Amino acid sequence: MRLYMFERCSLCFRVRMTAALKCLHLQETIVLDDDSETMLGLVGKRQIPILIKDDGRPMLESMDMVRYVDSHGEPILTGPERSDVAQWSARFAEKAAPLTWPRYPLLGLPEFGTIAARDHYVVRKRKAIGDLVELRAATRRYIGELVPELDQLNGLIERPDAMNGALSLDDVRVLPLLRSAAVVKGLRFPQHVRDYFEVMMGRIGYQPLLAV
Ligand SMILES: N[C@@H](CCC(=O)N[C@@H](CS)C(=O)NCC(=O)O)C(=O)O
Repeated sequence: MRLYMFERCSLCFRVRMTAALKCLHLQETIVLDDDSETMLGLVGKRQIPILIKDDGRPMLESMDMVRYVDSHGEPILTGPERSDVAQWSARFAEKAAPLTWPRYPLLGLPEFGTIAARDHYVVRKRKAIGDLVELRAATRRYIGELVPELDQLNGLIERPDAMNGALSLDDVRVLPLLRSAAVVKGLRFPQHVRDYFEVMMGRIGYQPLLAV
């Protein structure tokens, strides 16, 4: 299996964390942000993540990839799912973007390995959510909007090693979003969220990204 990915990408991290939880080796190829040709060549459109299965066929939906990876050997993401966690995840992803997207080009990530790749991202995101410097300058406001969401998550976490008491697809929804949010210096995770983030990241053997 080979995953075509961006380091910053939380949907890619869903697949990476599943492989890590299962101690499965996942071959990873980081795509430069301006390298649309690679994506078009593989699946006919610009989209990440792309998982190339062992039979050479591509998958395009991150949750399908997670289920596919988990189906190798004994499945582990078998715990219950909760609709309020899925709803929380959708809301959090949207509210975190004005904080996380403007920070990614500052982190020295491999998908920004050339100036052209980095500028490609900056131009695309400016069109999508606005000027990245202006968004960073509004950090206090956006952090203020994210705090109630983190407080809500704090009340949803049952155990630091499994969101719902046993590993489930909800862990795959939540942990990658926390990894992204952790790039925001000054954003404090409440106690249960912090414990969950540290325990889960330790378990899968990943260091957090830089915080700026
Ligand atoms: N439903 C898809 C969504 C994939 C998706 O939205 N990927 C984004 C990156 S996170 C993308 O490819 N955006 C196009 C781009 O970066 O140009 C999944 O869960 O895998």
